[in-house]
Amino acid sequence: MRFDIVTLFPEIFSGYLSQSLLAKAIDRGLVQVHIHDLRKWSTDLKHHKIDDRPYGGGPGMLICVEPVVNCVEAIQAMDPTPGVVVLTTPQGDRLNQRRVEQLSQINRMILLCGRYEGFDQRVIDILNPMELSIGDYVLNGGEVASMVIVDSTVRMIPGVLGDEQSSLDDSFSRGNRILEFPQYTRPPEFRGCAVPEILLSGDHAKIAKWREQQSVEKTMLRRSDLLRNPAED
Ligand code: 6GU
Repeated sequence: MRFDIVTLFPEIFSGYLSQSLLAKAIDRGLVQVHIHDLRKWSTDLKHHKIDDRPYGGGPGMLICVEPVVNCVEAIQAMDPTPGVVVLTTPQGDRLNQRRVEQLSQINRMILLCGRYEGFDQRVIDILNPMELSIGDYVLNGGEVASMVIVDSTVRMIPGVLGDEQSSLDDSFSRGNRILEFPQYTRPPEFRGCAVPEILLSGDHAKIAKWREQQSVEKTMLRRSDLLRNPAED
């Protein structure tokens, strides 16, 4: 899967891209990530400005339509598949695991990271992007949201996780709307806190039953909405 990320702060991504699971997926050729500096598409040759004041007044600055559209069209021309354009905004559809699974099926995503008060509306009118939010709170910019989208999407691509089973077991995976049971590793006791005896018993049927019970209990206590509204998302 190929990701193209359009941002005013390309450096934000360098640490994330060079670490851990994502770096391995890139190394193995399963994922490609290209970062594009929107400022390079400024029409203002002197100061490389890409934002301006809103018509009609109001606070803040808007990202101008021209650099964004030019940049996205140039990116689309780099590959035979035009890809799905995603714009990160608190006004978008809220991301959830179902949407993540859908996104992992496409082979190219172009992510636009918002900043300031947002984009000129014509960016949306012309590019018709999928607008996504990662939750009901406001971030300083779409870069962190883009990383969330990339991170959650790549782990659904076959071969990216070492152990295929581990994404199937995740709390929100494939309709599995139940929270995970608690897990323990050595030592068997620390500061008087012991590992539940059943886990040391070797009785696999009993262990499976205990885990199921723990999951249900935890879900009822913390996220009863998951049990009540199976069709909601
Ligand atoms: Cl995608 N962008 C910004 N700026 N804030 C957000 C968000 C996105 N999702 C939640 N808050």
